[in-house]
Amino acid sequence: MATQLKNLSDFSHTTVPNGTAYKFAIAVAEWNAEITGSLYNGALKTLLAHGVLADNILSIAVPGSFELTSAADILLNKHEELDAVICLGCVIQGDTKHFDFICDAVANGITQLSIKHSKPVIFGVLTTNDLQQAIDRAGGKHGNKGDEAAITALKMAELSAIA
Ligand code: DLZ
Repeated sequence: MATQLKNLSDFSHTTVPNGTAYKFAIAVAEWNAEITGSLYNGALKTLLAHGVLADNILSIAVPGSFELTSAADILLNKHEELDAVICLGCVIQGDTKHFDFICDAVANGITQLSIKHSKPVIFGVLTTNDLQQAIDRAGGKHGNKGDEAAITALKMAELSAIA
């Protein structure tokens, strides 16, 4: 039963688990669709590249990032077989307080949901000051956070399976 972690620095790039046995849902927000579309393509490509079967990936669109929490809740209630849900969105700072409300709501909502269902719900939501920062993180110079969300989902699905 006892397990020993190696030096944590050894884990910074741990092997990504093979996903053949796992089922995922991806919920993607339509707001800032040019960005969320890139996040989605990255997440999908990464899941497939790590062995997840196309038939085991359920994709849905929701109007905005605010709706990601309820969409993930609906998915987890309807599809008990899911190992994780990946939530993808992009909230860009504007002139009003909308940004703060949406970011707080989706971050807290996803956290609560994950605990409620005891399933990984992955926070793949960009929260940026401007469009350029979002472009940089959706396939630009800072990579694609959709890829990272998919990797996180794979690692957490395996953790749930073996813990
Ligand atoms: C209303 C709104 C605004 C102003 N900005 C964004 C945004 O940058 N990113 C995003 O995903 N959604 C935005 N929304 C829409 C909200 O997420 C939500 O769809 C509406 O408030 C309806 O609940």
